[in-house]
Amino acid sequence: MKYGMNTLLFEARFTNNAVGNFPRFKEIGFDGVEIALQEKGDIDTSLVKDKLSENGLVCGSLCALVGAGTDLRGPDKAVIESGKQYIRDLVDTAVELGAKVIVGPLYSAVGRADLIADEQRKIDWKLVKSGLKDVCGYAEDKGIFLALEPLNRFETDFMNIAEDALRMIDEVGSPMLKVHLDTFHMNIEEKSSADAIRAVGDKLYLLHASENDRGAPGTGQVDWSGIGKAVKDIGYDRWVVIESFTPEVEIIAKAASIWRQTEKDGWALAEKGLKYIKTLFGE
Ligand code: LER
Ligand code: MN
Repeated sequence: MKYGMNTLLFEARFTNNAVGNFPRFKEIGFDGVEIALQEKGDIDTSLVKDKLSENGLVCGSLCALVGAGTDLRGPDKAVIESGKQYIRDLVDTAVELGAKVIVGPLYSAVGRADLIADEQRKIDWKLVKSGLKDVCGYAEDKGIFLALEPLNRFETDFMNIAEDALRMIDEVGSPMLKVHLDTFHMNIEEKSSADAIRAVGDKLYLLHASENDRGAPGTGQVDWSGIGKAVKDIGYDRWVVIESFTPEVEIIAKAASIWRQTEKDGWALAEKGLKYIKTLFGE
């Protein structure tokens, strides 16, 4: 197993300055970093790659931050185009950094959650399917995987459970389109997180480890023992990435409704969480 830290714990916008955290990531015991990239121009990829290797780390994945202006659901054509361009930019950045997979809710903006008519839902599904087909063609040429992350009902009305993601990847039909699961979202939406992992099986390309209160994995109510067994059952051996947030990173705190500290600070959270998931999932 490989263990990563998502950069949103420390900064809403990852820029070159954020490489200052790399030595501590290594010291704590992470194998790599999941970079949450807002815009391609935010980083100098050769500098980031050098700093990663100087510290014995890799960038295993990029986490997409999809907003209202870059939504494959549109409604405007310009918004759909920006959404596709954002994903293509992430693919290019992944190639430059040596990352293999782009993860997150690539299908729609985080926080877009409304009661909409079934007819509109069908239209949105078709739009996203066509957008994903398009960007998957680009990802195929570059050899980068795209993994769709179902989010909880308060953050999207579009894809809440693993079954939705499986249906989308089946309909798109690209070998590069996979599934990304997050223990926090599964804990809210799935009947059983363990069964969801088993249903996804070898299409699981990344797992976010996060507690039910978005705090350190292992400190709350998530069914870690069931998840540990399911991960073993499917022979999952890719990245497990801690994704947690603290009120100190204000933009993300607002977006993810993080109103209180669950540990002393982000570093305490990262250290405690990593120790737990390493024991659970093993080497
Ligand atoms: C958001 O709740 C989340 O889980 C992230 O991975 C999406 O960027
Ligand atoms: Mn997540």
